[in-house]
Amino acid sequence: MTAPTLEIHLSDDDLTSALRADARLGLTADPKWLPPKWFYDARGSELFEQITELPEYYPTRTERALLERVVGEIARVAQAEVLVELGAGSAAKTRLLLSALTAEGPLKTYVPQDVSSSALRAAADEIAAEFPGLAVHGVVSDFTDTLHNLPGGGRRMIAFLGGTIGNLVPAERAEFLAGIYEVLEPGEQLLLGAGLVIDPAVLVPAYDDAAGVTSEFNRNVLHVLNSRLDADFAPEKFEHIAVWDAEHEWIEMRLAATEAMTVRVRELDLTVQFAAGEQMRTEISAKFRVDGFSAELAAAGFSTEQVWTDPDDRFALFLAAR
Ligand code: AVJ
Repeated sequence: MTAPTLEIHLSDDDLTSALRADARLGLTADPKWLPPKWFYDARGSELFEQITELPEYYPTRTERALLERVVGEIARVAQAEVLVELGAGSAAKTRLLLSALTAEGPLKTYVPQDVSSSALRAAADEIAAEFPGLAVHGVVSDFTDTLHNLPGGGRRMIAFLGGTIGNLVPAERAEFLAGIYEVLEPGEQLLLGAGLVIDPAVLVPAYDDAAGVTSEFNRNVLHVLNSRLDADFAPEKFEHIAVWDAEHEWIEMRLAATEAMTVRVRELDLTVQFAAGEQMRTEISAKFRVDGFSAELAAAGFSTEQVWTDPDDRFALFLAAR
């Protein structure tokens, strides 16, 4: 096997300065908010892996079963030589795609991208060991500004699985999709996994599990601020909240201050006041309708070639081409 390479476009310093900017913006806004990408330090990535095993968290297993069913078809249509996976994380579902794409023939290179270098390094090592003929080039970066660093060298398919597209608000989504379209050559493809709008009675518990893992995951962002920005948040004094916003069709995760607090963020020389009960938004996870999302793809220039959904219509895979 060839050892995987890891390209780091986000150094620790870059990460810290991006976090500083985001934290200053979000913590001084009214209402306060933080971007979800800061959940994923080593502990946050580990907590997310635990979330994917929870009985309530259906997206991961639903997408995996769907992918298992249709991956042969995807590989046949795609004929990809390079698979770029945005937000690869632990790359658990990737094995399915890689097996199918290598069975279909031309796949030579796998390019997993993630913000978490720890998750990415482990995934790249495992994949390289499992697929000895495959060149593996990990890219540590932020998926929204990765696109210009993507290697060429063959017909590409960009995969963005897991429903992470839902973390972007509509304007960011439009910009992101247009950015992908722009870097693709005619005929190259995008494979995108998206959670669908379903009954809130199923949806909300997926983001508010009985075991409290999602609560820990949500509060982990405060640990990240404490360790990276020398802040003094007391995470146990914040309560996890998940609400379905029916107007925007997204789940919103928030942290609510259980009492009035003054928090120091020393690295920013910033003092932040929380009123008792004050809520800070930490993530949106948008859910989609097949027609609505196809229209978003079309607006970015893509033609939707095929859409697959699971039997309960909870999750969809879109295959779109430039
Ligand atoms: C990794 C962004 C797909 O939105 O479902 C899981 C993150 N947040 N539980 C999602 C998450 C709360 C997850 N994504």
